[in-house]
Amino acid sequence: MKKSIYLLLSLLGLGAPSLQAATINKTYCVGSINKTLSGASVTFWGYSDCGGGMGGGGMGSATVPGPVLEIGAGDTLNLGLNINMMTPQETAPYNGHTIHLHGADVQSMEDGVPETNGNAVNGDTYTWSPLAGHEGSYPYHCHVHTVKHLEMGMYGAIIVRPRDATGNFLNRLNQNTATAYDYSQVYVLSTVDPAYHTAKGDSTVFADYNPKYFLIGGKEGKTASAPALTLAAAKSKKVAFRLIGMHSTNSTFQIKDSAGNIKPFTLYIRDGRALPTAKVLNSLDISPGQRADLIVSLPTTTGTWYPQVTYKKLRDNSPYAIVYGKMTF
Ligand SMILES: [Cu+2]
Repeated sequence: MKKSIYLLLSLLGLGAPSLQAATINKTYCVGSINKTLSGASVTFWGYSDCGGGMGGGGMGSATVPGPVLEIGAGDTLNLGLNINMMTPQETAPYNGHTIHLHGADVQSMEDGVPETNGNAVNGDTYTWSPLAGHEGSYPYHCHVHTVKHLEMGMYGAIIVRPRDATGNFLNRLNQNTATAYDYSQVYVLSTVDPAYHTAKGDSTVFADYNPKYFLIGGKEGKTASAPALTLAAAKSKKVAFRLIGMHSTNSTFQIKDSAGNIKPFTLYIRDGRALPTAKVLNSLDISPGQRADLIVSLPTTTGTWYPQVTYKKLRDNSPYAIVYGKMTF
């Protein structure tokens, strides 16, 4: 249906999206991994891209966050969860896993929320065809006993990108030429309360969240000299940041130079929708589930800047910790 609308709009010359849309078939598996955070070992559950799964394209290794998935506006994504590779998991009624495409316009059958009709927890395929105009950053995450499974690391990023007329990805946030960039980085924000990792079922532990570790891209970056993520860029270029809130606290994103001076950036897309007017900002709050796609212009001289996230308590916004990224140019 959608394709025929695009075709009609294209024939009418109404700026319809590319007809070179792709069908992307992916299969994810679930696995266990251990991370050492501030010297402590914490067990996580994560997704992996396991291709055809057992007997297919290999098993893959689970990561936290899971694989970054890039798709085009107008594409069709068929994201499967392999029924044979779904451990570890909890016992009933919290058994199984799903993939919820957070913020995606899908029918409830494709939503990965087991409490709603037709969402199997024992292997399923989730289909999404993002429309033109819905470019931006989205998370996927498990929606079984979400308070536990999200905390365990069952999340990752889906980046919806614009394609050109021949089907190649454009290095822009969307079809707006003002959103062109030279580099991009995905910042998946997350927090870790280790007590949640060992608690089971309806434990009262889940009634109170006390995060101990704070991550960008699954890594601690507790100081500017030991950043979570680094980017080697070039002066005078543009860098896109894709912020995805999978944390369970408040947070604020900023970019500073080594002297602590704030560097403004331009916000173009919030939660998968272009702003009516781009906003130049010195800081941006990202709450759980929120996303932002923004661009910063690097200066004409070489240097080092530190994109950083301050994690804050939900109760009173007092800071827990700053997690640093790093850009050299
Ligand atoms: Cu799960």
